[in-house]
Amino acid sequence: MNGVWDYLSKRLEKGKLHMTLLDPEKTTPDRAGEIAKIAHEAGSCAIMVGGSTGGSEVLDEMLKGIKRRTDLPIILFPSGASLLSRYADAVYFMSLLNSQSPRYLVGEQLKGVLPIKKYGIEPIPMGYIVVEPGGKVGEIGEADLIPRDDAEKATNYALLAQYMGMRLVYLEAGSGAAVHVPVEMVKTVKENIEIPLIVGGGIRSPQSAGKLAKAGADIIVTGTLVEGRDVEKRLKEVVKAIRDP
Ligand code: 1GP
Repeated sequence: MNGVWDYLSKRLEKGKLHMTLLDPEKTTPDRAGEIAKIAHEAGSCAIMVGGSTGGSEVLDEMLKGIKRRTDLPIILFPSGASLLSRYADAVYFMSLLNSQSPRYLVGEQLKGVLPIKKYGIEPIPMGYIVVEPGGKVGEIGEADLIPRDDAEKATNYALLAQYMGMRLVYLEAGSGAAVHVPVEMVKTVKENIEIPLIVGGGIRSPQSAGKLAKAGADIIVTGTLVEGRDVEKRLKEVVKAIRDP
């Protein structure tokens, strides 16, 4: 798909969105295709693909598997420049703003610019902020984690993203986190920014998704949810809770 950002902006004007995250290390290409089809039918607006590890061949096969089953846009959510693929429609061109390492602020991004240009993937600038507990991405990304009770710090980072011209802000608690980003933090951040807010990590129930959407999340991301059972039923419930919080 061309014009992924335009597509997202138009859908955001109409309401809150859900995205499904798939990890190439945990899902075969066929299963990824199946889940993507289910996600499309359940009302997800895009398939995000990303993980902390993995190589480009595994990634290519997975994206082909997804494209065979759905025409939802595929947005890469890469932990580094090695996770780019010509089969993606867009890539979150993201900086882990609270990382203590230049590698995750601009280093991997710099390595990624040429492949992105060469493959013709649409970059969508996004400020990525990792909140406690943070999980693997917090560790690998050397994040100075935002304390769960420090909504002000999260807001400052979110404003930094906005003022730097990023199109989106993503508050991340870490994949599989025992607790999602606090509702109060989402509310405070949303009250202070004008760009759309993505929230992900540890969201497993429609209740949590609904609360976070109501607090101000514009886009809710779930990944671990689709690795379990009853994917169709659970995704439908989550999407419904987000649309009608
Ligand atoms: C991780 O925010 C995403 O980067 C999704 O997290 O796997 O916990 O849904 P979960």
